[in-house]
Amino acid sequence: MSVDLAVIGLGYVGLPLARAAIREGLSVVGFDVNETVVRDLNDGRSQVEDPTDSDVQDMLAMGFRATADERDLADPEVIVVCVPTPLTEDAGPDLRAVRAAIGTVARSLRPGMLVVLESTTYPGTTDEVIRPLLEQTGLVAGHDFNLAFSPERIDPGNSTFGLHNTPKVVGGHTSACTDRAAAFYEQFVDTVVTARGTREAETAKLLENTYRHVNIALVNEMTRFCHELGIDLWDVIRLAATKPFGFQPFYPGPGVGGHCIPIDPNYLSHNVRAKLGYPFRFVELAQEINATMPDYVARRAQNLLNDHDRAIKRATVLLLGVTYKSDIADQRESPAVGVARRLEALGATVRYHDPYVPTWSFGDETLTCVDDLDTALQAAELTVVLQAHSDYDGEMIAAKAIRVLDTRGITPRSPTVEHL
Ligand code: SAJ
Repeated sequence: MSVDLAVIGLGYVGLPLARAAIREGLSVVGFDVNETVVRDLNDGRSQVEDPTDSDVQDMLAMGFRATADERDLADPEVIVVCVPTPLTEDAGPDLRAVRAAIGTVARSLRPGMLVVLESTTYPGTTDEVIRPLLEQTGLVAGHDFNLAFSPERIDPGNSTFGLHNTPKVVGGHTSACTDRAAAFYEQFVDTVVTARGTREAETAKLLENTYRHVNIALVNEMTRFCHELGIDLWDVIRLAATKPFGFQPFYPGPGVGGHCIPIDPNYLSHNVRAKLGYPFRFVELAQEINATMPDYVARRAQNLLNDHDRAIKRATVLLLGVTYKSDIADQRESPAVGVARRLEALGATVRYHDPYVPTWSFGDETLTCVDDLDTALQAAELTVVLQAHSDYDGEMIAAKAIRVLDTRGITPRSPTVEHL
């Protein structure tokens, strides 16, 4: 029995895609190499924040099944690959998961199929890596099967924009491939935008996130000299943001975490340097600035205590917010780890609070979230605000804490409160 769609990789990108397709009446099978993920999904439990357990149960009721056995892929009409593309040790693209997934696709490849890669990757991957692997079957892309790239734009925790109302870019190996991929997504995405080809679609995603990476680095670098010049950068950004065109505000922070922004731009810079032999300087500089923010925050903490005649050595420092961004539980690449490690290296005793994180590990330490924020604020020589969780009341923090270094600008300035 064939299915309309097989989704390879059932994480925060693959599952929303499977959900959207099954809600449109498509028959969908999900494949993942992680047997625990597969078992949980078939038991009605989601491993990601969206879809929820209840969404997964609804999907199962509409015929969705997950499998770790590629023989269950059931001759799909369309296969979409949504597996992770992390960085290697030398900050290069790690395509091992993509290559493994494409191997699975190749073993199921039949004439007439559409294969789409959604995993974020460097320009040329679809044409230079995926296509040859698939054509080893003897089938030819653009002739025997359709091949396209469509960047994922899933934003975890974003309750406004989801798969259906975020314009979907698709770029095919041929124009027929593009049209086929566009028709597939148009079934459940309001707006589909066709690219000239796979490279343009691959690069669009990298531009989107490099744009953020570079602009965050801009304000992170500005925050250093504005502090020394006695300029309130937060007020500067507030003022600039009143310009109704040509400006988008970004804010300084303790560093750039997550699975996109610190990772994706490296796919571009690594590719440019590897293929052309020269650096993509904006990205490399932005990477350097953003990556040194945790160290900068630790030094500002030390200086703040010093300014109050306190040593950081043996000082209790309370971190507020250890996730990578506010109001979600995701800790991937969170800058809090770097801040905590540096504070400990300076001799501080680190404690933390985060409403989304009951226990937290950094280095070889595992801490438990302080159970009473009010008491912890009054006990710590220094409180460092790292994430602007909505649960946090800036006024209360400033009132209760002995002194505050606020990297997110949520507390009112005072003689005991300093902003990054
Ligand atoms: N950050 C700052 N200052 C800022 C904005 C972000 O320090 O002005 C930090 C955050 O604290 C976080 C990191 O950068 O540690 C990344 O933040 P993000 O807002 O870019 O959130 P992400 O990593 O979840 O990025 C995703 C991306 N979505 C996709 O790739 C599909 C990005 O393109 C979205 O623009 C972003 O969500 C979003 O707008 O929420």
